[in-house]
Amino acid sequence: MAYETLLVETRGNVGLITLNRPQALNALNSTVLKELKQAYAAFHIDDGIGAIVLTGSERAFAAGADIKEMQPLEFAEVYKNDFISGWDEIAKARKPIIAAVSGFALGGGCELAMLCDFIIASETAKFGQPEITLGVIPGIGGSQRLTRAVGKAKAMDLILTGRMMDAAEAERSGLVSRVVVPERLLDEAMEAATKIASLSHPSVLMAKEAVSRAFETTLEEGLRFERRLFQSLFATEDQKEGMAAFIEKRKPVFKNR
Ligand code: CO8
Repeated sequence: MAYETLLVETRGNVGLITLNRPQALNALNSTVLKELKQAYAAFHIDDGIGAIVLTGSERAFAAGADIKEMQPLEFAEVYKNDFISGWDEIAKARKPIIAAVSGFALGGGCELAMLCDFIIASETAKFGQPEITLGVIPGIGGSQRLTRAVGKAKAMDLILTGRMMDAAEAERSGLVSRVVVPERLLDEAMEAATKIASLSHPSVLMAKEAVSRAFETTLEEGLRFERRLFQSLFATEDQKEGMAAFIEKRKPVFKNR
């Protein structure tokens, strides 16, 4: 399938999506959203794909929602059309998605990275929620996911001032899982995704579901949910294989069932 704003390819068991609007620093417009949904959906029905990497260019992961597309919009139409609600679908993706971030990840770009399961950043990455400088606020989860990731003080600082934070500060704050030199960014993300894709897919999906639940529920409910998922994995062939392989000192051969 040909995309206008993305480059989409398969590398082994990993789906790689590259945002590709260099003239606008990968600003996220309605075509990007439509195409991202299509690319995600295609990878999700492909049994050969065990994980996805989402990246941008060296200069920008994404510099936010497309300001030129948004500027003329009026309240009545954004409200009636529930403008930007479509991005929620991306948060519901079931297969693990790693964001590999270089350069600017601002506004909707920072939020898109946070919709992924974890972020690996290049030393050049810059994160921020500058919407306040445009007379608006974050719209696809910035005020909620950033606050959960970095805590109230840092989230308020970033969202109220619109300032950017560099990769080192983002790692210290818990927003990103690793920071690497720019040349290593894609390899690091691909290696992590390849490792995930080599594991038993049911346990990977359940691990993602269990961690994600921590953001939605009480500790007691989350623990019960985790325990039920843990128990259910004993119904899989892969649990028998994984544990037998450990005892027999060999590599497991998972069948994803
Ligand atoms: N939208 C549209 N075009 C953009 C955007 C953007 N967000 N960011 C950059 N561009 C364009 C510029 O207009 C410019 O185009 P042109 O050459 O035609 O003038 C080109 O990209 C290059 O940009 P600059 O010349 O500005 O490059 P600099 O290196 O000087 O500056 C910056 C880079 C600092 C990233 C600067 O471009 C900038 O501040 N961009 C805007 C950042 C921003 O405010 N982002 C938040 C947008 S609002 C938002 O995201 C709302 C979130 C809720 C909805 C989410 C839905 C996805």
